[in-house]
Amino acid sequence: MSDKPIYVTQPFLPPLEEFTAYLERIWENKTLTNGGPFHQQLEKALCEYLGVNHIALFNNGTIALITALQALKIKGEVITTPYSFVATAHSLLWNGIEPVFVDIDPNTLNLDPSKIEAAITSKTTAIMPVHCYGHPCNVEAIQEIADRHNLKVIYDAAHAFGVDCHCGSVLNHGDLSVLSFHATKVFNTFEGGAIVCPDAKTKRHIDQLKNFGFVDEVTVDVAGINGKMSEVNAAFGLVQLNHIDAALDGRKKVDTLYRSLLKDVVGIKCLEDTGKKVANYSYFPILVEQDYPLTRDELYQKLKDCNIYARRYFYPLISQFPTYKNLNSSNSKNLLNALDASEKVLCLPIYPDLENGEIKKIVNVINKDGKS
Ligand code: T4K
Repeated sequence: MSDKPIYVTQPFLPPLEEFTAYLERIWENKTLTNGGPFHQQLEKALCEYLGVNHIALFNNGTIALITALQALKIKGEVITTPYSFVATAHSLLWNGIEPVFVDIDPNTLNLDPSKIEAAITSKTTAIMPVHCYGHPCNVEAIQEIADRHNLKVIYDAAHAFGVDCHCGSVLNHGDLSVLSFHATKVFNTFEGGAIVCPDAKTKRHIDQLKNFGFVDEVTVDVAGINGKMSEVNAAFGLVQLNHIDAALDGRKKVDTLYRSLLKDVVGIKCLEDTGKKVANYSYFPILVEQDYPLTRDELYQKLKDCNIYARRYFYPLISQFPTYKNLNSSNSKNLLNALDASEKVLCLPIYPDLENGEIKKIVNVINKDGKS
């Protein structure tokens, strides 16, 4: 095993020749973007693979989140989690919406449904939960609250590619679900994203919104954005999709080995593997508890000193960033579980090509007592 750096993730790259074959076709037909043949092909292939009815591809997950909120005309206040990547809340600010942070469940690290209702006001229009690390939210409880208060539900499903809960794809829940296909994700198109839509009419509207608001060649009826995915990205997605099952299988093996090697390490807790029928092993979060000899940050540094780049996703909480910290809902007293997770969680490297020897090296560093 070489001593090369081990990053939290490495993009999954199919054989280059397979991609060049697609590039040659782009060179031949000269359609580079604006809903070309590969774009259409990828939308169809993803619907089949993911078990959803309609998908609108995007140039990244953040623009897809912003557009999903626009499509549903969400305004006022939206209830969301502080324990996520900052793009979740940014998408609300970009729409002039106030994020209202609600605490998470300490076991799943997802929005805690039992705390949502207390945060609903006359201005609340929607809930934006995140399937954190690909672990499904309690979709039934969230829908029940949304129905009772006439709220929309937009899932930030950036981590949830290919995840099934007990009733099929988790992406079929809520009004819309948004995926990210960023290089660091389970399925990537270099940069990219998508909105999963329930019906053709919604998809048509979203397709217009991502293309500047054009309804036809001469009609623009809304200030849309440029959210289109290029043909190169779509082609890469098609190549990736041919290898996705092997990639997920590779991740599963990493997950299994970590769990068996870490099970007796005092003070290290793995997040429970529950709530999903089909997982995607997109992250491997551990909780560094008080009975571990080092703090989470000391362990993070110790790994770094050994060329192992684990990440503190998600620290700081979104509610602690200067842009958000003055909101009433950012008061840490109401976000104790989120705060606790942000101080304890370390995401260990996980990707299909991570070798067993590298996993053992990582666990050895974690297992060696005390400071290095
Ligand atoms: N909602 C949620 C819940 C999200 O997690 C995200 C994105 C979004 C929304 C927004 O979706 P996008 O607009 O991004 O589609 C990364 C990603 O940039 C971001 O996409 C992701 N979440 C977030 C959780 O992580 P960083 O700052 O950690 O990335 P970076 O560049 O430090 O990469 C991590 C490691 O991955 C590197 O140390 C090495 C490796 N890497 C990375 C890239 C980009 C590679 O080997 N090759 C690469 O090309 O944010």
